[in-house]
Amino acid sequence: MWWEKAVFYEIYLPSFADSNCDGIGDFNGIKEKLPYLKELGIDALWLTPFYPSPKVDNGYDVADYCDVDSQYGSLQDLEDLIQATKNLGMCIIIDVVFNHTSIKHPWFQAALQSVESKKRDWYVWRDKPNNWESFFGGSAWEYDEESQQYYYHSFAKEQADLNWHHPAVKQSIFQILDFWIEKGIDGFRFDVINNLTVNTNFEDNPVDENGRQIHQNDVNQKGILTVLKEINAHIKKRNTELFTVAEISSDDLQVINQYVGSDLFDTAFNFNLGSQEKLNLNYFARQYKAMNTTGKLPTLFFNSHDMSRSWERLAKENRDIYQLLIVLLTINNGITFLFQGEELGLGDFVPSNLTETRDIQAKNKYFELLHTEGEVKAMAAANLVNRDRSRGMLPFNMNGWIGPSKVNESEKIITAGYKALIELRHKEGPFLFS
Ligand SMILES: [Ca+2]
Ligand SMILES: [Ca+2]
Repeated sequence: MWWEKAVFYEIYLPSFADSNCDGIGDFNGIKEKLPYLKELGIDALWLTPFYPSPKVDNGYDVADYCDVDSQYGSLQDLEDLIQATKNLGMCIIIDVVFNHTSIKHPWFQAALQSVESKKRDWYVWRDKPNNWESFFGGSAWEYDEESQQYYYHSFAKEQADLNWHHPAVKQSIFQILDFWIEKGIDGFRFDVINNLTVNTNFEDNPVDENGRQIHQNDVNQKGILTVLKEINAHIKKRNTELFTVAEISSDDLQVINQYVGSDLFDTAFNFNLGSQEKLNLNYFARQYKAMNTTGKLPTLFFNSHDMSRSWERLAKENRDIYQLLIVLLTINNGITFLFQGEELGLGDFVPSNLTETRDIQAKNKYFELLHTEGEVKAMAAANLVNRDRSRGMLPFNMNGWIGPSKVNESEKIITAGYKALIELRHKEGPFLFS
């Protein structure tokens, strides 16, 4: 398959390339950068969500699955981008967020109308909440005064979880997949897909000895593989070449690999490798070995839109170590995923005050500590969990909706390293060590 040896490039749309100088990256900006990406050796692009959205969670709260947010351009602009990408011999995959919709989505708005609404059971409602916690903190249940019931949200309260036990939900999602397949995309990245179903006994989750909740009844549920197989079968029936990659919220290789297989996802993100806080060579060697003995094709990445950039986090601004990371990413067995700007050796964007902070997770941390710790310490703690660190504007842009990523004085040498190693991978690799 075309994706087995591919190098993917993740584009976080608002920060990537801005064609009309309004400070927000857009489809035409990406189109202008296609020759640059081709020259780098990129085989496929992954676009993060571009759908109409209130942006409570930066676009992962979708209000319409079959349209684009006008700040990124028009649907026609996206279609032109898909065509231009293909013309250069590259592929393009899109992010799909099917665990939840925005509460502004017409489906949820219809569900809110009355308990009799046909869309009511497309979401998860209860007369009384249980102890389940949201992955963004606090209760996972939000009260609706009108109907005196609670709806379930595994993330923000503005992101209502879909009820995947309802057959009409599945059929509607299949139609959305078809819509994008007909637009010519080459595959899908499935957001938090192991959260899709919950235990319908709605038993309380257990709590560990430190008082932290164990998510026993709301992720990785029995029976989830059945629906995920149906989704993959639907896609492959359209075209066996379409690629599927799952985001599984776990850094346990065994959990991740449950979701990969010939009738499941083609691969999943290996957070056991990609999201490590430290470069521990023994640990990395064990992970590579384990990934190469499971018979499942892994993903290789050290960066994404959710964490500090590897230039700071793993390489500690040391160019030699950074170049070692490029080797680990490109020559080994697995599908390589780069994140925008890592080929330039970019460092983190670190806001100096609250007004420069966009990420809801960092803002929450700031306000949690402000009164007890004071402004400076609260800001420092917020920056440690700030997902915006990797989301700074790329240096292609004059201004931005967010501050700039830190540029690297060794940029040219680093880019040359990526190019040479990607070329080697295409010619001779990737290599399977056993
Ligand atoms: Ca723009
Ligand atoms: Ca769910």
